[in-house]
Amino acid sequence: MFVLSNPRARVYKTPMSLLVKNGEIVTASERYVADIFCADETVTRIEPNIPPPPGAEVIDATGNYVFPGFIDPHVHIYLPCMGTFAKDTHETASKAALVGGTTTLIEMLGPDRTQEPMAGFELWLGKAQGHCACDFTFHMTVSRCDEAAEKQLVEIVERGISSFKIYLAYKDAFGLNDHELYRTLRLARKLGVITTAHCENADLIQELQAQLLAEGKTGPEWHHASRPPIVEAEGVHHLLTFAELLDAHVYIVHVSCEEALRAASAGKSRGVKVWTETLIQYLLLDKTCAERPNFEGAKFVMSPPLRDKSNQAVLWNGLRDGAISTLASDHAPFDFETQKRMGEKDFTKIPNGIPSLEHRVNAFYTYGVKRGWLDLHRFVDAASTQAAKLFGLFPRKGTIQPGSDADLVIYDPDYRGILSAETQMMNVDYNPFEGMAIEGRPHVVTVRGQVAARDGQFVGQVSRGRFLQREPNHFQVF
Ligand code: DUC
Ligand code: ZN
Ligand code: ZN
Repeated sequence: MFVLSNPRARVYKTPMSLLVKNGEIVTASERYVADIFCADETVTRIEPNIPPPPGAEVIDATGNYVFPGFIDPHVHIYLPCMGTFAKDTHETASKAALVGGTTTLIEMLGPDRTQEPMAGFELWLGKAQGHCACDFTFHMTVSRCDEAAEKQLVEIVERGISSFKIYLAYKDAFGLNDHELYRTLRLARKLGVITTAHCENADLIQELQAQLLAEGKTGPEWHHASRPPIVEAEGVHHLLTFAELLDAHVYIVHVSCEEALRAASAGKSRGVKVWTETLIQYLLLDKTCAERPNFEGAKFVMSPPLRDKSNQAVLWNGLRDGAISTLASDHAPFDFETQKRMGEKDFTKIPNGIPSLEHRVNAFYTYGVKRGWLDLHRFVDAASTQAAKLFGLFPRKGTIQPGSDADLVIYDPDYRGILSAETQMMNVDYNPFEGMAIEGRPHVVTVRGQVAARDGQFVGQVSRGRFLQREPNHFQVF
């Protein structure tokens, strides 16, 4: 409901309170049936049989799970890339996120080497603030590290950013050289900031790309040959050498294969403070997608690339046993017809990325929980709680307990549907999971106590999302 207080502005009235009745609450560690009462944007009571107070909005969750709002710890929304821009805006991306059960986004804030870090921070914050329907924060990309950049990074941390992002790939645009890598991790250690890292050896990729193109291998089916698993594993090992030396906390984004996971686990077992993330794409798609004829494969060009199918069981097992902490989307939507086609004559010019933000949770539930790879607790942990703990949002986000933000996903396990570009909210002309069946989806999704999505429709308020300021030194990992 909204009231018009002046002709230009819609002022939305949030219900004073929300009561969710009879749902089965599932967190990373608990499972029980109870009512949840929310007031002033937070959960205030969890008990059986709470009588509805006057004026409260009541939702009957009988037969549904109630999960904490899911957190996507790795998305790209405002993304300048290879002379074009990723297609979603904060409005379209956050609507897609909410319909799919994701209530918090951690976006890669990515100035390139020519931009000042503070100008980048202001630019990305300005793009999101007032235009995002769910809560959000950023990993601050360090694409240059000298004395001037370091001073600005200190200020950015003071303004509420407690994680950095670095690229070992994409050397001329975002990638750091080893001197800068050393400085960045040294600064992160000093400030109590965790550093997320894209690990692939940039020079090896450049050599392999040049060799393939010289041999006339120009189609998208050659993309994965230019970035083989050992190139990713080398990146992981390289990063961990620096992290070990500097005693820095690091988080490896988008681990795609057994070789890279093994390098990360080797680091962990020698005491390096390292955590890993994988993506829904790597669990459900494989390199044969990028080999589809008539340039269709371009829809599946991302980096690190989709791998041999044999890696999928390794990644599922890693998620189950905790070797992999989190599941992300690395959402990066580029239209097939107008943007992916930029690389028709040269696969290195295909904008890298796959749209996956909207369907991460439902696909993870269907193919992870329903197929027996994960139990419900580990599902919630990997898709929400671990990200909250690693990135300084717990217990405000990532769980359901008195005092937590009332971000709730009332999940209907009986829903059956098919994923398709025709019905998606993401602003892109294809769906990488086209035709895939899902079992279960959010019935109702709330953002700090306000209903934002219902049965596949966005019903919230576009400007509701809040910038989540985070404190450093909050590595709550259990
Ligand atoms: N990889 C992608 O596929 N897209 C965005 C950035 C990245 O590292
Ligand atoms: Zn990346
Ligand atoms: Zn990414």
